Amino acid sequence: MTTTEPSIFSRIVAREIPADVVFESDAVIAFRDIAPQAPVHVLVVPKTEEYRDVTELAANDPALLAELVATAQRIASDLADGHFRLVFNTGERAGQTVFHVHAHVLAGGLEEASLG
Ligand code: DGP
Repeated sequence: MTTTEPSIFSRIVAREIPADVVFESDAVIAFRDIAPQAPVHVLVVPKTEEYRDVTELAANDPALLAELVATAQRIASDLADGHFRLVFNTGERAGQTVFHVHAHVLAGGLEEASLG
């Protein structure tokens, strides 16, 4: 029999490890990234860990993906000026390290940090 350890984010949901939680609903939790890359850098995470990345989430629960996006907008409005960048690292070679789907919400003074 194989057992799967809960993801680091499930342990934050369970309050087994501390995090700076900025928003929580029945389905999602949002907390500040431990290594911020912008003045506001929040992770928005479904409480369920059944989807490893955004492609699985989109295919299986588009309503939950929509709640993630709405939560990102709310956080950007509450903590910055309402403008934000939403990043889903998808796959190891794209920098994904936690295989429990999550959105990076980056906001606050990003004008100089354009992509491309
Ligand atoms: P990714 O590389 O896209 O899988 O993003 C994972 C992010 O999770 C990374 O930016 C760092 C963050 N992170 C990892 N462990 C913890 C933790 O224990 N607490 C918090 N707040 N963030 C974490």
